[in-house]
Amino acid sequence: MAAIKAKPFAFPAKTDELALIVIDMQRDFAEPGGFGASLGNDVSRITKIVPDVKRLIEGFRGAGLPVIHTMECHKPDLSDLPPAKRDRGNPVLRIGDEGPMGRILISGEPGTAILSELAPVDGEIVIEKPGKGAFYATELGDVLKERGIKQLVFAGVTTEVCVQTTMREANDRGYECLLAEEATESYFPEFKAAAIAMIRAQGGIVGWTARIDDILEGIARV
Ligand code: TIU
Repeated sequence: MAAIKAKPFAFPAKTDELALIVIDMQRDFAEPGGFGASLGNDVSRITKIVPDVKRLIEGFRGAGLPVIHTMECHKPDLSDLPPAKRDRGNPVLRIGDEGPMGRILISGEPGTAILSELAPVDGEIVIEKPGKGAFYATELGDVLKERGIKQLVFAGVTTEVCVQTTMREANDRGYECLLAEEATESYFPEFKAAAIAMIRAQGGIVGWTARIDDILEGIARV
């Protein structure tokens, strides 16, 4: 075991139980013309964290630890898209509509792909998920059990939506969860700050948070 410097206290990292999960670093959330922009968001906030996410991914790869990627997306026939999700609000383009990067948030479309700088390499697990949480209607729970993974370091977007939802799902399933502070972002800086604060409040009610340097230093010792 190697303790990673974290808040609200050190994270007890275990050699053979730890993986990185990178949530939804997709073009649809980071580039103009995608899903995030269709909702009226400034997507440039997301691209700014790409070098930090890359540094974290490369640290895990270098330490021989698993890297898991998720993608929020739906089947081309929309059979896994609840009308309540598609019809919400007044976006410029809805999920499934044709946009400048192909159909919005549809599996296999160019805009749904993970950003090329952060693309999975051979052997890494990629989970396609129809919800905000990565455990809902996916194979993620089975994949983690098969590999004996019980601790998850989180990166990705957006902090208070898909990252926090997945952390909460994982926490309820008994996983120890650590959020990498500079490797996550929101369209709303105040929501990122609030999510980080609420995750680690009350003695780590949802989990831990830590700086990337401290995570990388810790995993070099696990
Ligand atoms: N809109 C927003 O903040 N996020 C999402 O819709 N999905 C994810 O967070 N991946």
